[in-house]
Amino acid sequence: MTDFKQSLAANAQAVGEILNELLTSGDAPEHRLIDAMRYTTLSSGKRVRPFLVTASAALFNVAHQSSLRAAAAIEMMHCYSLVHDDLPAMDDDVLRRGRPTCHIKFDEATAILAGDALLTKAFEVLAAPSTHADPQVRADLVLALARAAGHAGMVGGQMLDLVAENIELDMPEITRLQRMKTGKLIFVSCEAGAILGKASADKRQNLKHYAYDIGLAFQIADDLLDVEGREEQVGKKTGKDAVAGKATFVSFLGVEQARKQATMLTKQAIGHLDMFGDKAEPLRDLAHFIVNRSS
Ligand code: GRG
Repeated sequence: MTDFKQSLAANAQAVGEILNELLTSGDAPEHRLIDAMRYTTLSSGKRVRPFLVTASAALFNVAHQSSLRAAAAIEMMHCYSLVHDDLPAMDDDVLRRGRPTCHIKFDEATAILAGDALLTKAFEVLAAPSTHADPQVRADLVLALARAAGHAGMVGGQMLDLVAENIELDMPEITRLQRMKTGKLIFVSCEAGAILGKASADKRQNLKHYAYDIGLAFQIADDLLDVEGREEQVGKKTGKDAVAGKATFVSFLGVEQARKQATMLTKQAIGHLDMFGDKAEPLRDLAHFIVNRSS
């Protein structure tokens, strides 16, 4: 795990460097927007999704520059979702990644605009020729991210989450919600690697199953941290799901059963990687990291 944590940190640094290059602040009057985008993206997130992009792309020997740019684009999309999720109209949070949220540091209007600009910048990065020489690959990346992030994915999942505050969800419905809200972006992180590498259909299929299993395991771990984690360690407010009366894997299954479910999903996810041999070791390590993390 020490080696894994080192490669996670090295990848996070490489993605941070690309983000830094892509989001240069100047002295134009609107620089406050770029400042807010930089504040949001250049903070100390775990960079799980970027790691999934580069580790999946490495299965297919994709050039590092291509996978890092796709990783940076997906991290921008993720950061936009965090900024908007923290707004008063949504979760109304003041702490994220151990720092004041974007609207607290800047203001609400700037946070909305920074989220919007990160969302669009993600597509600009994917569509740029420097991400991949083949325009079909670039178009496929854009299509995959749009599908994962939009109404049938992350944003739709967020809507379901809001609606679910007033209705009782059963286990299949909670699973569907989480697959959309969190799972789709995790899925597209792996899928981006496969698209860049022009992977065969069976390899894509196996990566997809891996991604959906770790996506659910990731969400269960998130629910467990909300119940058991300490705010200083997690870097965001905890205990919120219970206060909001949200149906989560933990509220439905209980702590012990939820933990067992996450372990089972991790094993199942790793099983989908057999065909990739040793090259998939970083993805196996990541699956373990996701369920054992403390932030
Ligand atoms: C589009 C407004 C909007 C929301 C989309 C993803 C999402 C819905 C909201 C984010 C809030 C949230 C706490 C979701 C649950 C799981 C999750 C995505 C946690 C944060 O991801 P990590 O743990 O965070 O990878 P870091 O900070 O490490 O990148």
